Amino acid sequence: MASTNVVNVIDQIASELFEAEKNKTSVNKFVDRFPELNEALAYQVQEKLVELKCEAENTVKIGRKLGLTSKSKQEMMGVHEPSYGVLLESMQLYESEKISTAPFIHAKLEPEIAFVLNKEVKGPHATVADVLAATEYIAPAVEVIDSRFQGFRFTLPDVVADNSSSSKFIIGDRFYSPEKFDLKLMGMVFKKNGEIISTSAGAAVMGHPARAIAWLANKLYKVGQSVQPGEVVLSGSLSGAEKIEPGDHFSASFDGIGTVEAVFSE
Ligand code: 0L1
Ligand code: MG
Repeated sequence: MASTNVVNVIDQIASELFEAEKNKTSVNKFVDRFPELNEALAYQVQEKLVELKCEAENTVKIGRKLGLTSKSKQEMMGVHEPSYGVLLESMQLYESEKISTAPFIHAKLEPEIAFVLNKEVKGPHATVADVLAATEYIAPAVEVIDSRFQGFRFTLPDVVADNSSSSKFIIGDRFYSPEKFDLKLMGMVFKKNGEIISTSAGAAVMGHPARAIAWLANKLYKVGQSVQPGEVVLSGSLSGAEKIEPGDHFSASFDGIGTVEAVFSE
């Protein structure tokens, strides 16, 4: 059973992150104030934060996201492994709507591949093949990330506690069986206001986008969980995150599975 002190730390950090998002005020990383904040404790904070959000927004969990899945992103953020976060129904937006930037602190956009599962994926030895066999559909997606930390400055435990910088996401409206595609070779073109800002391929995500979901299943196994049928999982970004300004129009086009767009207003 967790000691009172540990419970207090979990509640304190979760509540500060919850308030930071609500009030659009960024906070300093917590590891300096709470040296006991390691990765395992941070996932407990994440759980508490998600509980607070579900209650406040009257929403439910619908899946997970992977974060920090590319070597370049890990190096940029000074961390050594990926992270995961929880996706809530209230985070899902649609291509047809203009997205207000008003609720964000300093949001950025990432092109990702969404996996919709129809079977459980369970660790400790889940593989790319297991994930593909459990995937009903894939679809193009973009994730809006918005760290609650000043200047996106955090350690791995900090970002884990902050639900891996999750904010919103959009999934394109066409879904494909993964069978027909070699996801590691799937090309991607990311555009902002009509200009190409990056090009990439699925392999940018841990060598194969499905490897990120296998990593998730193996990580969840350690806390007695698995990836569940019906869950939506965002693979992690195929390229660097791009700052969002009001008026921006983004598109992410993936070879064979089409384009997803996101338009932002004040
Ligand atoms: O989805 C992501 O890769 C973001 C994870 C956290 C890192 C960041 O905030 O840039
Ligand atoms: Mg992401």
